[in-house]
Amino acid sequence: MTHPVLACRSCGQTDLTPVLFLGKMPLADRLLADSMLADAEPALTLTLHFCAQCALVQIAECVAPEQLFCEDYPYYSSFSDALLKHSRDNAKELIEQHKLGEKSLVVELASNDGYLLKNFIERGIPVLGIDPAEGPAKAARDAGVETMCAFFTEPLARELASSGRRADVIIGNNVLAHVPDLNGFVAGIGVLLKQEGVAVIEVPYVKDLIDHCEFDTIYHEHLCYFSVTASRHLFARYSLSINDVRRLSIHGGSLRLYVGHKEEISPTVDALLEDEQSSGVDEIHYYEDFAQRVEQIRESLLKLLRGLKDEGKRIAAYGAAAKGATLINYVGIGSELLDFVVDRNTHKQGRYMPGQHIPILPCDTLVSERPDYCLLLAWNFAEEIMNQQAEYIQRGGRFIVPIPAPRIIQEGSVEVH
Ligand code: DWN
Repeated sequence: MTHPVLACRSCGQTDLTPVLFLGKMPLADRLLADSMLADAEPALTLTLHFCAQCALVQIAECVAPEQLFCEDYPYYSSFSDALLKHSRDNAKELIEQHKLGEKSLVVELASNDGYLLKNFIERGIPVLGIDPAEGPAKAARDAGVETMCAFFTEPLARELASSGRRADVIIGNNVLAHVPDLNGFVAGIGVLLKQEGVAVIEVPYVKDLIDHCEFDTIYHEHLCYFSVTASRHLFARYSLSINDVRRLSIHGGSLRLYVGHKEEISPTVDALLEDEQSSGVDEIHYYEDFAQRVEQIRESLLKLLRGLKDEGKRIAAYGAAAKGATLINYVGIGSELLDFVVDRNTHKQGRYMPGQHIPILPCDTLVSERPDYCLLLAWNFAEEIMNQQAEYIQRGGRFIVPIPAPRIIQEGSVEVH
């Protein structure tokens, strides 16, 4: 099921330094059905490392992707309005900037339920989705998005290219972080991308992870956590150039990399590289106090929740997110503290959170059951969720946001870090 990775997933060097030990953790997206509750649940070590050679931050463990992205994989992108708008804006910009039309081809790697590619189809632009998770892939096909249920690899790229299907645009959002064969994946992008094409890759930004202590975004699906510095080493290995980069707020802070065969580097890339160098993102000292700050969050969140329970308060949680599984299992938040978790994703409702086996219920349970407090496990969508749950708040419910520091959100204020 898992084996420790002793060499950097990008450069292959063995000069890896441990940065954070999260202990034994369940698989974050392995939501349990009733029939699974009595069975032994896999719990694997989870440790974050830094590569001194290429600055890539990564976990040491590698769980078989077939085990993670199986038919039960519960993550569907279309349950977030903010993400759908983010994707719509991205597609619109690419269509206009690259003058895409009926003779173009847009390929999305990890296309999930077709949430993004449908924006191109609406404009008559040919697309191809590639996603290994059967559930989301079927949902995409049902929505009219041509989708291959497969892992993207260099051999698959060669097969597509040799059949004449090279891409004007390749999109890969939140997939590069999940790929065990990082080099093969990037090599495949080089094979599939037309000479004048652009690959648009979104990855979690390691600087946001460290600066805002977003330790809950570490789980076995997320193998790597990228900086521009580390990404440039990776893409340059396949003669691909990071020509532009944008910092995004989505998912707690991401990078959007614009990659091409030709080197046409915009000043934004150099500016972020300089910022990373001055922050020390490419040196171990930048990471040295991370574990201690994570421990402080663990202690203050437990103290806050236990204090509320001692006052006789009832507490629930919102968002059966993968990050939520890391948070409740690392901090030790079980059914003695949380009555239930709510989630909009109907594929998650009726199941139980990994490790703590807390039931996942529909969102309207917040109003019907009216817990005094609600721990926001999907804090990266705080604004969208708190606006959506206005009735719960008006009736006196209060959200607790755990990251970057646990705090109770008073009515009317929505803080994001
Ligand atoms: O890389 C990944 C990131 C991008 O998404 C995947 N490997 C897994 C997933 O991580 P996550 O589960 O932590 O992501 P989310 O999208 O932050 O999870 C949000 C959860 O909250 C989802 O289960 C959907 C739910 N939700 C909801 O119930 N109501 C979300 C919104 C916006 C809502 O209004």
